[in-house]
Amino acid sequence: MVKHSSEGIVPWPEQDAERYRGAGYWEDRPLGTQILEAADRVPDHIAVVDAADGTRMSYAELVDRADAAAERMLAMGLRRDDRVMVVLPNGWQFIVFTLACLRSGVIPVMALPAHRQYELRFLSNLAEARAFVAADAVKGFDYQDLAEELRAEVPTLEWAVISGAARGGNLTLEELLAPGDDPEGARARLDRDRPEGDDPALFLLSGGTTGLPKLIVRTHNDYVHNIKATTAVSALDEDSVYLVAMPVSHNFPLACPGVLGALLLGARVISVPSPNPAKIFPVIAAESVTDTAVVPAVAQKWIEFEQEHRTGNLESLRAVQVGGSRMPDELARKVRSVLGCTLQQVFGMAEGLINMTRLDDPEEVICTTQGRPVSEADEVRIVDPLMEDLPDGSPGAILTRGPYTPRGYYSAPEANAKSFAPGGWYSSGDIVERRSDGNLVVQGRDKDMINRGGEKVSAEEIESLVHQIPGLGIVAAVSMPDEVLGEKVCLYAQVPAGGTLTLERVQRHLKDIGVAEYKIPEKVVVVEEIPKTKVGKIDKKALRVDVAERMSDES
Ligand code: OOB
Repeated sequence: MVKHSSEGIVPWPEQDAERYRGAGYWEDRPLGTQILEAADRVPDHIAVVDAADGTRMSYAELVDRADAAAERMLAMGLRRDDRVMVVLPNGWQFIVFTLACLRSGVIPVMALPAHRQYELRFLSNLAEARAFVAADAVKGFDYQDLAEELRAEVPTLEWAVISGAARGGNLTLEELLAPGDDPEGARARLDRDRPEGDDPALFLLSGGTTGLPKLIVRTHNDYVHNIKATTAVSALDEDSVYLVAMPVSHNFPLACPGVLGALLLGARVISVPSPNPAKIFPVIAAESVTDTAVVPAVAQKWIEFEQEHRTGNLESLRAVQVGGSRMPDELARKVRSVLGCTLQQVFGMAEGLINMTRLDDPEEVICTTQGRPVSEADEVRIVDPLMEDLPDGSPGAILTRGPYTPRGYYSAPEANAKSFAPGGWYSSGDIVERRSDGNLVVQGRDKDMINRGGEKVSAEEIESLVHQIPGLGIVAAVSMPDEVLGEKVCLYAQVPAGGTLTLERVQRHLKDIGVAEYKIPEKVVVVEEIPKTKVGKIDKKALRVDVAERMSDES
């Protein structure tokens, strides 16, 4: 037996775990095994269509490739519980590789293709990753140079596995994922040594409010429940055709119900590299896509595109899920009239809790609320600053607990002390009102985070990185309004007399240290003095008002 390392992982308390098992929320059957059972029912159905390269893969082939890859990884020297950085764009390779991990017990760390040296070095070290899996290049960025740098800096990192044209000693992902010559044997061997329900299935990245990125451990038990509860609410079934257009390593398109939900049902996944409507509307028509998930900024683009071009491409669409940031009510109302399908609002988090409007909710609920928890075992409290429960209709901080909301981040005791209240309640930092009908409305947030069209930027992280530029006084990152993305990152800087700071300088510095592009400020405001609150904290509210005024003056 492999010895399991649970260091750094915060388990659910024993009595909660017993309750979740007793009630059937935790099934103690790993996710990979359950996907294979679905594949057994429909071996000849197409499981994955990759619109980028034309791949069409049946369930039998998906399982064959994944199991062969799982065995190859183990033969290479990777072991169950070893962590692997995954920095892949959307594509069939991501899906097969993820299933191979789930089968072997090797744990994928779901980074984003947008991440760069700074994030990937930190996360590889934190996770003690042994392999790095990436494409050769995405949008002109060469991941093999990056892999080389990481290998020099991260002592645990041994292998780089590259999709496309691998150089030097790097392995080729497509070879790792090739079909095997003994599918039954591979399956039997992997079944015998399969992960247990409590084992980590994958690590997700936190949107983040602290100075450093954080990892979220999701177990087979908790993730299976997350997927099944969201699948039930979004009514996906074996005949569904699910389009993944947002970055697939994000919890929303991955598992709410997402790609993994579709695979658990024997349904079909259509993968496209980006949500550009001109490119993917024809794919929606050609593949008869029924369901998909996008952020509000993308929903808005789709609506504008359809209003302008009247493509008539969207007839097969049954429901579009929208989440990741607050959808304006006016935009929500256009989904049915322009896209011709049902809107499902989703207010979720990689840390667990997922809320959704129901497909048969009244239009008013669908267009003005972010829905309610997907699992009957989800516990939600709305509290005031003294942690007293508030009555329905009064906005407050949301706290949550449940069978798919872990009780702590990976190896991050300080962040845990801040984000988890006594009793194991996760505090997401969102300000939420619960209506008397149980639906939640996100009113704002009480966390130092900028939500750039669904991509989360920690203000603290940006501030500490900008501080590396010599000669600066106080700096403060705040959100500025943006018509398309909702928010963008703006940096305020107090610069001593005689000094200066330009946008170019800030951008160059952050690019040089390898920070993901979406986090880089798009405006710099130099001020003599940064405003403070009565208790001496930076007054970010005043800064947000100030930048909004400056922008309306400029336009
Ligand atoms: C999703 O997950 P994360 O981990 O990237 O971000 C979570 C945070 C929430 O705490 C909240 O601040 C914000 O994103 N958020 C929303 C929202 N959905 C997420 N804020 C307002 N309205 C919404 N509908 O973003 C995520 C994970 C799974 C499913 C959907 C979204």
